[in-house]
Amino acid sequence: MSDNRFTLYYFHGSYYSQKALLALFEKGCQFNRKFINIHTGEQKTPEYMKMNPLGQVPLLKDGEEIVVESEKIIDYIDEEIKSGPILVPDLSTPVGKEVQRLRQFIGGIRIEITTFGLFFNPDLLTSGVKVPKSYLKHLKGSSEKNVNSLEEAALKYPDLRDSYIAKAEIFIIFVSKLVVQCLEEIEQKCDHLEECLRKSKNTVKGDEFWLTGPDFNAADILLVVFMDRMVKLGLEGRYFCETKRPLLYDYFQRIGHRQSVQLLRTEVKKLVSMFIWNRIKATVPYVAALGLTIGLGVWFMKNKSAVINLVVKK
Ligand SMILES: N[C@@H](CCC(=O)N[C@@H](CS)C(=O)NCC(=O)O)C(=O)O
Repeated sequence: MSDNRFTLYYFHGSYYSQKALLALFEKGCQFNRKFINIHTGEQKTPEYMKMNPLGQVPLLKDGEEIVVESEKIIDYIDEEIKSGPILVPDLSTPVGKEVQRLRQFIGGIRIEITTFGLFFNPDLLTSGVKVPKSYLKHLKGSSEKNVNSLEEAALKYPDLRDSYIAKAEIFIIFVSKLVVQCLEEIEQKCDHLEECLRKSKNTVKGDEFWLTGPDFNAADILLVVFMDRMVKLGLEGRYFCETKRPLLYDYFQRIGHRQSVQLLRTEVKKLVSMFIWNRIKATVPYVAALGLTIGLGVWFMKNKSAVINLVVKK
């Protein structure tokens, strides 16, 4: 690990990690990366839970300072790194107030229920879930394992008991009714965001306008990560296409040219290769065992008479 000032503990597929990553990329800041595989439970090790008792990513380390919660990480990065755009404009200004309002507004989207609700109820999707079936199966299985391992950990580490129990409780059954409600809420949120973009467009000369005006800021970070998630779930047709909310659609096309967003998307893609790699690793012992069995079989067939003679002689 190089001696950069900041270390980000994150998981590529994590919505909240993506916000922190995008903020760091916007600032053009070099940072150490510590990948925490939340699918294999690395966020629940006592070492990690000591840094963040909620056992969640992202986590930013700056020397002895530990910052958790993606929004606080964005604030911290903006405060500490003076390069790049101002992500959190002064709260005493109208734009500062608007950014704060929009961060809360977009932050209020119930993304976990929407994401996992759709994973578990794919029939609710309008344009088909883009998550591989094998991954869905894996998710269901790992949820059960997660609850069991969290309960075991709660018994084993009494000082962290409450934190472990609280984590187990989030594996609720995502009932369709609640998911439908969340999907409806997102329609309303998108209407409002389209309206914000209209206002922003009207106040900015030229085509480069973001959510609150000419400057890209923390509100845009949330919007980008949210829109990327909707695309991952196959919901872009429902929420932003050329004919429905054209300004959000146009925003999504333009945002892809931004370097920070390209870096983020490259990072997120690593999740797919990681998943494939893990599957390969998991199958290696079976392939090796099969290879060995076939090899032995072939050898036996070739040396059958010699082996039989040897056994008979004995
Ligand atoms: N409010 C937190 C939420 C963080 C969060 O929910 N992280 C998820 C990944 S997106 C996580 O670490 N899940 C693993 C777990 O809870 O065991 C933030 O904004 O950072």
